[in-house]
Amino acid sequence: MAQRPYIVGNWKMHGTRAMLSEARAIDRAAERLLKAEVALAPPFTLIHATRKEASLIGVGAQDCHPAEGGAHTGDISAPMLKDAGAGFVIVGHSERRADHGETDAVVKAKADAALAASLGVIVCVGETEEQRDAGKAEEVVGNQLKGSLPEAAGMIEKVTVAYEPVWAIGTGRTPTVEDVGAMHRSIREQLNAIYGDDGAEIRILYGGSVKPSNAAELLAADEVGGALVGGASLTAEQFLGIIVAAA
Ligand code: G2H
Repeated sequence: MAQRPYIVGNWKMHGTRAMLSEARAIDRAAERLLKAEVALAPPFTLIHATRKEASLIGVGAQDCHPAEGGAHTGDISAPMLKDAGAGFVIVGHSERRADHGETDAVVKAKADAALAASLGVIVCVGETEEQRDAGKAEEVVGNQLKGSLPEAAGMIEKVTVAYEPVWAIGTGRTPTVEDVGAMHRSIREQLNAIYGDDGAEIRILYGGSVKPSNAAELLAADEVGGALVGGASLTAEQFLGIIVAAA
């Protein structure tokens, strides 16, 4: 890994104000934060408070609506996230693709909206267990990339890809280091095909059951530029353990 690893915590639907102490503790580990670029994506309700509590780490959101505003009850737009203090947004997480029926086209529209609002964007892709068992993992992920990535002329540095095999999410199971490396090499080839030379600038994160004990080996795999961490980002102790292992 040439650049500092990018370690992003995705709190999913966890966290009330009581959990801000974890964000504060992560932010205060400033010395360790020098070795990695660290960010948290708390639920919408905690974005503003997390931004106020934590000055060193990045703060982002877990989703946005493709439109700037309008009659979309319960939704949040990218400009609203920016106004709340977010610097980036995760789009296309498999839980949103599954729970909300988000297609590649919807994910792309969200990613375009994020860039239009000057937010960074982390676009998630990943195959199911059935797709992997059928030998179709690289094809599925390749199609997701083609369909979900934003138009990014002049903004490529704001784009990150996260590879999260669906069967590894929250299960404690992870692919082998060889499988992670093979998929990340394939993603890099796709990025180069889609964006030309600019594709080389995009960081590719691995996500799915990353924890302190497996972070070092997963992050050492080919083309892995960091990690998107769910369950193990909920406590400062575990998340800092991953940051130390990654750096
Ligand atoms: C994958 C990951 C975070 P976990 O969803 O995006 O979650 O680390 O809990 O598998």
